[in-house]
Amino acid sequence: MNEAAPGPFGPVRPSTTSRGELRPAGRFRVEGGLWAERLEVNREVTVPLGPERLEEAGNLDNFRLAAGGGSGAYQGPLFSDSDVYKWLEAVAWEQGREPSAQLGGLQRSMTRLVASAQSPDGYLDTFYQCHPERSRLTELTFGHELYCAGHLFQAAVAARRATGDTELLEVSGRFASHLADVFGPEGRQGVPGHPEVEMALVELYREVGDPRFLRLASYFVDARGNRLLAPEHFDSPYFQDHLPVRKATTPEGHAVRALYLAAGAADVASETNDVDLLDALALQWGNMVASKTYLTGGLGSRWEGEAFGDPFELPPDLAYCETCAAIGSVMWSWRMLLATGNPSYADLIERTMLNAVLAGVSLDGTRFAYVNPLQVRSAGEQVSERSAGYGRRAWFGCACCPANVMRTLSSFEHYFATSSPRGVQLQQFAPGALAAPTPAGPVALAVRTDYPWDGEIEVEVLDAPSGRWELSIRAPGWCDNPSATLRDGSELELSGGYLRAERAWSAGDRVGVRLPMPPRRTRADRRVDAVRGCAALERGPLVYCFEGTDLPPGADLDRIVSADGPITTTQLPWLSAGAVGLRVAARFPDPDPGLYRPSTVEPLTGGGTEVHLGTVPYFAWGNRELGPMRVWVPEA
Ligand code: FUB
Ligand code: ZN
Repeated sequence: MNEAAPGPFGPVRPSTTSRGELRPAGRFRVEGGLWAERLEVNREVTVPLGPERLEEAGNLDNFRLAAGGGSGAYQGPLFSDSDVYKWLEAVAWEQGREPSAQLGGLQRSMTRLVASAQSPDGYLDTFYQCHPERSRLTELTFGHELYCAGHLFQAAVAARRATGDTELLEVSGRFASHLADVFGPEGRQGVPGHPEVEMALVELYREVGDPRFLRLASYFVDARGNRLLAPEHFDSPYFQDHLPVRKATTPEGHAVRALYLAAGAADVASETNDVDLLDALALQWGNMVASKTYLTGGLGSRWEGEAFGDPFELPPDLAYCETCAAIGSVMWSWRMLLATGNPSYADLIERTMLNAVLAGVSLDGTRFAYVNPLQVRSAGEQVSERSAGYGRRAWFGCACCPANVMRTLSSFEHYFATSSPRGVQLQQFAPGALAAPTPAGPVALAVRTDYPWDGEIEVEVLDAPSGRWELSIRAPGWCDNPSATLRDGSELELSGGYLRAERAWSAGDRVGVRLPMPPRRTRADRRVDAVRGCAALERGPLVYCFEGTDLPPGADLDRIVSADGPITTTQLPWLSAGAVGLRVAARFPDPDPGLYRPSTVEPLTGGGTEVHLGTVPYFAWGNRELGPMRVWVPEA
């Protein structure tokens, strides 16, 4: 076992020999503003809810049963174990942020429970252990054993990195060894129906150094796409099993599966220095951003198969946009950022975290969204318990998203900064501090800002190694004219998507970054049929939406015909101190124009009743009175 001490390492820690332009710079301590509020609610409210909800749903009883100490029958979907592991991962990162006796006690008892259920041969999956009539590690299409194993391994790595605790890591090592004995070119040919174990095996390899785990991850990535999975309920594309990862040009099929696979493949590419694989992933990522990504960063247009749609198939109201898919996108983008240094990946992380992921949990931290459409109609379509028309919910029969949000927020501070032999790169912005062990020596930075409500950011060097090194600050893709100035008046250079300055920095040096964020209207590519002729409001990295609760009596959000004219800003104290809302004049038809009319008749966008409406950041929708919501509105 690798004896590295617990350190400032997050969910991804490339080996020193791996390919990669950047390395994680360690945890950025968020100390104020929006992110501090969201992380605090996650720590104080959401994560502590986990054990209670997992107990109620039967996930923990499944482990008691598998350990031989419980009674009753297995409960929940066959991948229920994964929710326990995601919670354990969340609590590990929280313990790394600041140890809590209460969380620590819950963590220890749940860890022991998990360990007690492991079979002597290393196998661990309570569904199959509670169903001895079912065949283990063979029902790969929907069995989810490898998916659950992956979440176990990630929780174990988190516990080791954040707190030094190795109990789950030992459990994981035994299970991964068992998997390595079973699968592979010389063993059982097969791939997981739901990817996840690939990135987890790579991370386990990085933590404990056993090359069999990296080999197994590489095998799973390379074997996929050869129709090894017997189609069940869905055809091969749903499982990304119709085309080898290296040959695919765009993510397809079930969105979470596709994104977890891509993240795992990026880990394999980085760890094995596989440039071809990395290039294929970059192509897929580029095509996803160019034609399959919602304005919020949400992914997956179709309810059917929880899947990606065709290029430009991005209906706002029928969007699925599972919270887990947004999280998968962040995981993939982070790995691509590390591998390539291209700040576009950090741009997507920012957009996705601030819009799609944050929308996945209520502001009070107690309720969760599974699907995240960009429009909810007045009738509030409710086709399933997941429907956004119900608003966020306490838990779900299939509860993959809630604990996924928990672990993502608990580890998010690790996604803020990177380092390279040249220096340090600040990728995300919040008030706080970074102490980064860079190749040049330790660098400490303080960041002061009201971002994302305001685009002024001050970066102060608190500690710097002697000699020259480069400080780089991501220039967000949404910003038209980013700039940064040193106190002596010299400007940082804008190149390759970063504002940079290479110099002999000293403690006390300060950079003033300006990211002007006037409110703006955004249009989609004309090929996005569903929102052609519409515009959305954005400011900085935030997407805004209209909510029915802000409408005057009698006005119907479904019937808005335009929202043109100047956009002004306003304060939203119910959301957060300093939170900025947008206001705009909207028009409603007067009289009703009828469903169809001759093309020679002017569209009814200019007339009608004008109403001044407030809009709120998309992530905060549905936190006041539940009702209709929409991001896109027609333009006159
Ligand atoms: O199959 C496990 C999880 O359940 C998937 O990632 C989600 O999309 C949901 O189907
Ligand atoms: Zn989910």
